[in-house]
Amino acid sequence: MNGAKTLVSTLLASGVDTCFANPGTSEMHFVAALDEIPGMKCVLGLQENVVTGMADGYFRIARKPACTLLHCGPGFANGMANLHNARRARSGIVNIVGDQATFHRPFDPPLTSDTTGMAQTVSAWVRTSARASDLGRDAVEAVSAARTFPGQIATLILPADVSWGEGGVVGTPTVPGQPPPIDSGAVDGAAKMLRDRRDVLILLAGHGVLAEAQHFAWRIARATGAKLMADFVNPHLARGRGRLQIERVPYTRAEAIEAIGKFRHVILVNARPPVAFFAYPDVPSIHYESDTQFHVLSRPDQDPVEALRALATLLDAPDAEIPDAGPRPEPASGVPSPEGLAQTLGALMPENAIVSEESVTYGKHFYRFTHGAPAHDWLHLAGGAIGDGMPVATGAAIAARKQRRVINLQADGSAMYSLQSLWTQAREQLPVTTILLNNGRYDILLGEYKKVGAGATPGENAMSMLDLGNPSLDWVRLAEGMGVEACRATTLEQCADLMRRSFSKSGPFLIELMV
Ligand SMILES: Cc1ncc(C[n+]2csc(CCOP(=O)(O)OP(=O)(O)O)c2C)c(N)n1
Repeated sequence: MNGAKTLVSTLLASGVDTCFANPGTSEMHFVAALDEIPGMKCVLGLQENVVTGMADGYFRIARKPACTLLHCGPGFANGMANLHNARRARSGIVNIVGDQATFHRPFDPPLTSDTTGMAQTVSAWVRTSARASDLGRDAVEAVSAARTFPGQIATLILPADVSWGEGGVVGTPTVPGQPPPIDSGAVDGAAKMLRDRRDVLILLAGHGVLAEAQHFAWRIARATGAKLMADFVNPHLARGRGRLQIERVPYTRAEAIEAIGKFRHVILVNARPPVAFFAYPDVPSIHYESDTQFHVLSRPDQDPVEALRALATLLDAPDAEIPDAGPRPEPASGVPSPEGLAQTLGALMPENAIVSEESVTYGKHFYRFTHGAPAHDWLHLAGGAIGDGMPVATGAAIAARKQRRVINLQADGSAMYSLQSLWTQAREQLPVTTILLNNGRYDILLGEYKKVGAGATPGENAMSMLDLGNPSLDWVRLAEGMGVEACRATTLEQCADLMRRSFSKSGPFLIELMV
């Protein structure tokens, strides 16, 4: 058996059955093996950052890794921003990167580059397979690394001659390892503090904001009076009816200090002490008071459900129903506003939806108005590298096997980084509704310009780098050009009508909301 077939067979045996791909010459044996060995769902992305972003979105919903197929160092480099986001989201991905044949590399042909060096910057595990007979073992180890709780990026580099070489042996899958055990001393310490003090915040992140952990966290909060909050960045948060009406630590320092500054003690559940996204002259980096004391209940690589369950048990915290979210909001009307859009979304969102949010400045109030919506999952941009909202939505829809409506709340500037995702949505006929927030500018950067002290208002030259007009982007035509039905809305009534229309369809739809 050649290396490529060995690799595909081993991936399938290990439960990796979805491949997001953008191939080249060095991957042609792998591409052929996808025909010869049935069982792999193959999804083409028209740019590698779409490919890697889809793999991230897939993991966040499927909770198991997909593989990517990328072409040499430059193909990997194109996908790196969303691999950075995936690493920050702690998503598990197996990257298969084809490369020059071992005997050809010394001739330094044009696509030769330091693939390993690039891979190391975002991967927890990197290996170049040396021969076809090693591939089965290497693939098993790659999958095992990607599955390390909660998820990691593993990159397997595949020289073309290893792919076509004979002598492959299909690897035997291993049982996924368990996360490191929780620390009973940390549980004891947290219990003592919660019994003794009234100024305690429990800060949840990672799997700590998923439904099972929320139940234990709520029991603890009910029994002790502690306040619960979620990190600002949450790759995957369970929201809506039956879930906690939890708020995030705000983005700005002033708001963050107002929200959490009053708590002398903060118990960290897979979270880290909150810090600013960026530094500003004469402003501290930390988003808490300097005398705040942090106590780690569980680290990001530990299971927060186990930690919270142990804490609830030790505190003898009785079972408690999560409070009702109150009436469902009504759709809003009139001129679009962040609050009005959030309200409309809360009113119309279908049961069990997935929201991929990259709304940047427009999304500030989305949480407040969507607590009363049916249960849903909310996926955030985890690493701050814009351009993952659309691919994450696409990968999430594949993971949900088209059974769940995906709503992509998408700022226009960020959308332009990976808009090819729309083509994949059309080709795969995915139930994704994109609400494209067209404000025609990099709005957030206008605020940042002032905040960093660059000046009061940008001049003509500076403004030309923050404004997206001249020419304006026409999102209806861009979407239609890639096979996605699209319509423009200038009022919230129109937006609501289009949302209803899109939710009744089985394929993708884009609403260009002029904001
Ligand atoms: C990969 C990457 N490139 C550039 C940036 C810098 N950046 C942050 S926000 C932003 C513009 C966002 O504009 P848009 O998506 O339209 O959202 P708005 O600010 O208008 O709400 C840019 C360019 C980034 N964060 N990541």
